Amino acid sequence: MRYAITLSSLRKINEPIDKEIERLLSQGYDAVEMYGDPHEARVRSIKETLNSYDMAVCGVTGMWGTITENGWKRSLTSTNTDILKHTCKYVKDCIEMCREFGGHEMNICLVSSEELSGFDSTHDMLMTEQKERMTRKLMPTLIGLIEVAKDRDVKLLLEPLNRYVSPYCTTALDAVNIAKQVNLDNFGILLDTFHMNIEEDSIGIAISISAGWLEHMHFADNNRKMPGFGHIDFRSVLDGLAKISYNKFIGFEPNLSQIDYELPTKKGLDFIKSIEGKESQE
Ligand SMILES: [Mn+2]
Repeated sequence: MRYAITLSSLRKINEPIDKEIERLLSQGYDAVEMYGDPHEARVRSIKETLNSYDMAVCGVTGMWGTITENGWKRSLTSTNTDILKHTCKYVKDCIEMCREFGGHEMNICLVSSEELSGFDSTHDMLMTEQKERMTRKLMPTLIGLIEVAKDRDVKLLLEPLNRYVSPYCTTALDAVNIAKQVNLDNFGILLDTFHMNIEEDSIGIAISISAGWLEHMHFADNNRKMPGFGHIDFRSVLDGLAKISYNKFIGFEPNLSQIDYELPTKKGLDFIKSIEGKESQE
């Protein structure tokens, strides 16, 4: 297993990037996920810093939804053609940036669209037919982007979110249904323990039905802190991954609010490694 961390987690920490990278390397991280804001002024200097420290980049984290200022303009399920065009350009720019940074994957999320305004996502859920209709509509756009990604040696990974962000793709089963229809080599699935904790019946089953498509994991606890700071049972998560012989990246994606973030980033990684160590002795 290789360990990465999302640089988006560190965006609000007011510390020079070289200090952060030096620290993450010393804590045992193998790679970072560059955040998907290709036009941000800092991109070039971040790339230079990563190069100078020889820190690998596994891929790009798509900044979907309201997570950043322009996030609301990014929706592959939008009925507004301007927004859809803007979103495709966004994904292509991220793919290009991913290639430039030496990464090979980017996550795609199906955030909510205008069609669902008034839909009570907290209490309601979409019918299977509604999801299927959305998938049919999405397919040509998605296939076009996957082809662009293939040219750049980048895999697009569908990441199920949770009901509060979008009801379209919230479970591993939703993602598998779409992946089966896409049926292309450079399209896969990314599962995130934070979202799984909200939506899945069983994290172990979600992992096992994704085998064959699962290309990346995001690890955060139920409160979106580092693993071990909440109550998700990461032993069973790692057990599920071991059962499908998962050997790709675990990308930690925590909310870090304090300047002394080094404690959680170290303790969380050590916690996961200690479980893995135990498992390998058994
Ligand atoms: Mn995630």
